[in-house]
Amino acid sequence: MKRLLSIALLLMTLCVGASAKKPNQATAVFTVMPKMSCENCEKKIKSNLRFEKGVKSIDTSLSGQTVKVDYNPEKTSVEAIQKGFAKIGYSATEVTACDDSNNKPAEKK
Ligand SMILES: [Cu+2]
Repeated sequence: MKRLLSIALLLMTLCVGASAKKPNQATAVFTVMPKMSCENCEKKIKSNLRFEKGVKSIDTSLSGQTVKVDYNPEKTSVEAIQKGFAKIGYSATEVTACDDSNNKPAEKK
């Protein structure tokens, strides 16, 4: 039982460590509506979002229906990135971090 607890603690620590990174570097994962259905949808998101201020890199996943955005939190915010999605007709919802083991990402309130 104690062992299980320490494993849980270790996982939590890793989780926090992974999302902390450098101070001017943050990652947000979004799900989008309407869904991305093909490569062109991915390209559309990537090619438009990369010009948003503070956005460093974009990683889309068709199978996971997620868009991972690396950004500089000093220059932009999750809300600003969501506005960037809105400009190209997508409604983006941030999903909670550290949910990689789960196939269905939990939606953040
Ligand atoms: Cu498409």
